[in-house]
Amino acid sequence: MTVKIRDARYAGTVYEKLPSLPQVAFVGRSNVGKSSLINTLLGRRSLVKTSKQPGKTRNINFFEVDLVYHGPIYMVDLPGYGYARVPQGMKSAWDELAARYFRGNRDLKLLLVLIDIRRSPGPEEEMLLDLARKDSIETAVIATKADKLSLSARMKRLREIREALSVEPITASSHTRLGIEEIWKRIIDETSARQD
Ligand SMILES: Nc1nc2c(ncn2[C@@H]2O[C@H](COP(=O)(O)OP(=O)(O)OP(=O)(O)O)[C@@H](O)[C@H]2O)c(=O)[nH]1
Ligand SMILES: [Mg+2]
Repeated sequence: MTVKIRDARYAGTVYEKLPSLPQVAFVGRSNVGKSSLINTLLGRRSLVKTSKQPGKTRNINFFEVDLVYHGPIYMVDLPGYGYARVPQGMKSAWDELAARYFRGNRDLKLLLVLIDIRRSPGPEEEMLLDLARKDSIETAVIATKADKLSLSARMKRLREIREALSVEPITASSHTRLGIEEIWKRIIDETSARQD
C-alpha cells in the first residue's frame, strides 16, 4: 500500500479548539517510541520532538496530516506514562490530561497502544485497551523497537505480549521501518468514512 502525504504540520494542543477530524492516538510508556513512530510514519525526521530522556512529550499534541485520496486526519501524540522519576503529582497530571482527551472524544477512531518489545505489558496497557473497547474505539497494540532484538528473541517476546493482552501485536521499528506499512493500513482503514 502506498500512502501519499500531501502535508503534515503541527496543529495545536488538547487545550485548543481545533476543527473536527478523525484522530489516531499514540499512547504508551515514556520513551517507548511514540514520537519517533509518528515521524517515521510521516517520513519526517523531526516534525515531532523525540529524546533519549524519558518524559520529552509533556502535552497532547495534534499533528494534522493531509493524505492524498483520503483527506486530513490528526495524529495525536500523548505524553508517556510510567516515568519513574516523575513525582507523584505529575502522575495524576497524566491521568487528568488523558481523561480530558478521551472523555466523549467521538473523533478518536484508532488508539495505538505502544509497548517496548523488550518489556512485559503492565496494568496501564490493559487499562487503556479496556477503556477504548468500552467506548467502541478500535485499538492496535504495537511492539516497538523490534530492531533491538534478534528474530528468535522477538518471537518469544511477542508470544508474551499476545498472551497477556489477547491481541496480535504489530511488530515495528522506527529505525528499520518494520511494520510501518501495516500500521498505515490500520490508520487508513479506521479513519475512512464508513456506513456502519
Ligand atoms: N532502536 C530503536 N530506538 C528507537 C525506536 N523508536 C524510538 N527509539 C528511541 O527511543 C527514544 C525515545 O523515543 P521517543 O520517540 O522520544 O519516545 P516517546 O514515547 O515519544 O517518549 P516520551 O515523549 O518521553 O513519552 C529515542 O532515543 C529514540 O531514538 C526504534 O524503533 N528503535
Ligand atoms: Mg514523545
